[in-house]
Amino acid sequence: MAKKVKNVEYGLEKIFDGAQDFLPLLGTDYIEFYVGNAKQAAHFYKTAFGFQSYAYAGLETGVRDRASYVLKQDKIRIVLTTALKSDHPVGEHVKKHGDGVKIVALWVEDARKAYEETTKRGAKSYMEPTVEKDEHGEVVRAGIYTYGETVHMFVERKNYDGTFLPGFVKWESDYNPEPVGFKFVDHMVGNVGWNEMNTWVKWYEDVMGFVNFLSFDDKQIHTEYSALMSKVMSNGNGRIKFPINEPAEGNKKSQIEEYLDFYEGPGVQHIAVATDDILKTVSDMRKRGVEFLSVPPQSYYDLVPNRLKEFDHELEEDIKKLQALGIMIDADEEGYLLQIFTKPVEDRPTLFFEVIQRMGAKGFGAGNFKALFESIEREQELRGTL
Ligand code: TYF
Ligand code: FE
Repeated sequence: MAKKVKNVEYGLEKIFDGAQDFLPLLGTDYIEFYVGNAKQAAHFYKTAFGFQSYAYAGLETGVRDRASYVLKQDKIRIVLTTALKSDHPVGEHVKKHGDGVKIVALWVEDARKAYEETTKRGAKSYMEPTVEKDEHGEVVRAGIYTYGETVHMFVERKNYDGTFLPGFVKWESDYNPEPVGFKFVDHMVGNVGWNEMNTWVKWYEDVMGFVNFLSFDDKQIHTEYSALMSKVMSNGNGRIKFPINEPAEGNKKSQIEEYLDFYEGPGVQHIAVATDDILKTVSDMRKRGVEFLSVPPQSYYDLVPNRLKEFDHELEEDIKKLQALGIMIDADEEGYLLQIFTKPVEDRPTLFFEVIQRMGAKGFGAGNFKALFESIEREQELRGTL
């Protein structure tokens, strides 16, 4: 009898062997994007991705130099920030990188301690511990730089019960498209420069106390044309997972190199969001106009039953429905996973999203890499960047 596997919230029990975790992380707090037009971006993430209006700061709330829209879907909070003046740091960031992720904020018990522990281990400071207060209490935030111009912000909100952060007002809107079923951030991937992956692996080990629990080299990750290398870093409780990619030499241009060219440096490549009903999530997103990478060929789907049988798992979903939506299936000893990737969500071929449903599997879809990269290369071909 084939094994039935459950949808699991992917947390590693414990990956430290009794060692003290000097940087306990409770989860992802928010993801802040710097964009050219936050008002329109917010509309897109509501309409197409099913995020809900949550909070706002801008001219109407006394902020003179930028506007920020906060959106929420279950445990995920995203912030879309734009500059109101050309010489603003947010505007400079957008001029160089286009729209992209600036801040990956991490929820902590003690932001001052997180800052102290990481800076003493060599992190470059972005923002010293700062207390923000309003009638709902106080939030302490502190930030450090990671790869490129990307920042990790530590957010301590145990003494706060307001909406998002002091300085923000609740954003009530008459336009409220239904959520598509995003639950939480499963992982966020960074692209770094040639031969820089191991430097950043070591940085996450030394500065953040993360461990490298999965690696893929260019022997595993390559197609006829291009290659890349990837190492997955995880914090102690497994709630935060950051794969790091670097380009590798191939016959043609690596997708990672294409990203680095257009983002003009290292940065966040994709955000993977978890759902527990990927068929519904993806069919909703498609109806709302989200573009996904091309559906893998029939030959890919022909091999899926073997892959599941190899590990003795029973697919709960109808494979025909998965195929119709272009969802890919990978399996390992512990279970299987379902995943799909959007096209880049800006004109520059940079940031994209992944939707993932874990049915026991804790990997990243290594069995799908070939089909996935061939889909990406079809896009690169159209862009003239292969
Ligand atoms: O996060 C991952 O590792 C998977 C696979 O450029 C992946 O989602 C790896 C590299 C890449 C795109 C997807
Ligand atoms: Fe991923």
